[in-house]
Amino acid sequence: MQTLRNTELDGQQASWPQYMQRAIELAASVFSAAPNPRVGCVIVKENAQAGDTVLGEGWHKGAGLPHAEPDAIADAHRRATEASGDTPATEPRHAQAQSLPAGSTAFVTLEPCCHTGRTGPCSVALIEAGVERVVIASLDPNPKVSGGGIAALEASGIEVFFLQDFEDSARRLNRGFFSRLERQRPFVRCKLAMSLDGRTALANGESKWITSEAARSDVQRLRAECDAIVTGIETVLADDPSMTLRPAEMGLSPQQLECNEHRFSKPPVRVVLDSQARLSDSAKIVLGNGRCLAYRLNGAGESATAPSRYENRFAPSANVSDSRVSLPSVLDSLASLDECNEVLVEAGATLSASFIEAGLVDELIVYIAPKLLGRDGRPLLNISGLDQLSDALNFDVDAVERIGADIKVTLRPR
Ligand code: AOF
Ligand code: ZN
Repeated sequence: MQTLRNTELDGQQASWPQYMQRAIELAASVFSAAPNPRVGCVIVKENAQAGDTVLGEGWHKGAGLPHAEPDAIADAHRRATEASGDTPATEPRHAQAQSLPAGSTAFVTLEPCCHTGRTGPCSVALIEAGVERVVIASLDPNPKVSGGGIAALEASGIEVFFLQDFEDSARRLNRGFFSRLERQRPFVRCKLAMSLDGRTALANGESKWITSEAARSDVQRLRAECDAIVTGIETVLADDPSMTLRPAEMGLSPQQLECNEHRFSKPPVRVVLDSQARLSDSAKIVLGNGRCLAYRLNGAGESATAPSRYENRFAPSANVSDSRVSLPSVLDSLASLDECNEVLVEAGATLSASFIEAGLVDELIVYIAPKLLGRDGRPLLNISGLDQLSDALNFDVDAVERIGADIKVTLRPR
């Protein structure tokens, strides 16, 4: 495999960044393909004289559905059939593996796989379709692949190139997938909303709604990107949130809705950290569509035999003097048992602070509403024990956006 920087691309290769960029955009057209990575593929017939032709485009929409490469090969076949005026094939897109014109190049955001999982190996699909060159932007960390896809392609005489300048964007597309496979834990995002003076509610707890409808619709998109929404029992008892995914509130185009059908059919699992087994069967979080999980402290409520509408999980405590479940062990089990790539923490000031203080948050998202709630309002986070400025928790700002009337700040712990 040859590794190339953009500045090293010459002649025919000069247009490669444009195709890889397109493959990344295609991959990003789904909110999540979990537990699988989001992958895009563009197949091009390069021709210096006559100009390039994009033969086909594809992307992965979710586990069990075609991977990006067979999806693009099928698209190429469909376009070729349409252009030739023949009757279009009636088989579903993914069932076809047809030959491509000689000299075709496939741009794929992730190393093509070489294993048979829910679908067949993409390296074989590319070899059989007759591509001459494969250009990738990231390696597959899955131990079943991890270099094997590249080796299989090269063994059949296909040239493989790695576009190094796209690696960051290709990995960012799948930061949860990489996190689960490389660190054995999900990528954790923590979402908070506050007033200009850092309050989340009035002293009496009234908080509906601090942020605008646009910000709440944006939160729905955050939910669509995650595989588990984690909250605490205190929030459930106080607010009775549903924590559901509501596509209708996301302001999506008909194409985006269609493209994410698979995602929406399998909503994120709702997780309640409920150390002392206080969750009731009638809580809205339990009743919504899809799975609800409650984590209890080992032993808590274990004697209760009544079947419940949610699944019970037991976890150890953080330490002997703590009566709350250990957050790393919850994250471990969400990665290993549920194959969660991304977790969204939507919790109150105490649980959110615990995740942050434990160094378990990879990204913090704070919506700031332009209103003042006064000094008696509730604080954003219950963080204590900061006696000196040097004890402050520091973040880097990744992005600042206006969302309706509010401001959204995306931060990374330093
Ligand atoms: C690719 N192209 O579009 C994707 C790949 O069990 P399966 O068949 O769904 O395979 C899942 C694994 O395949 C996943 O963990 C990752 O290693 C790879 N994903 N590979 O060539 C794709 N989504
Ligand atoms: Zn594959």
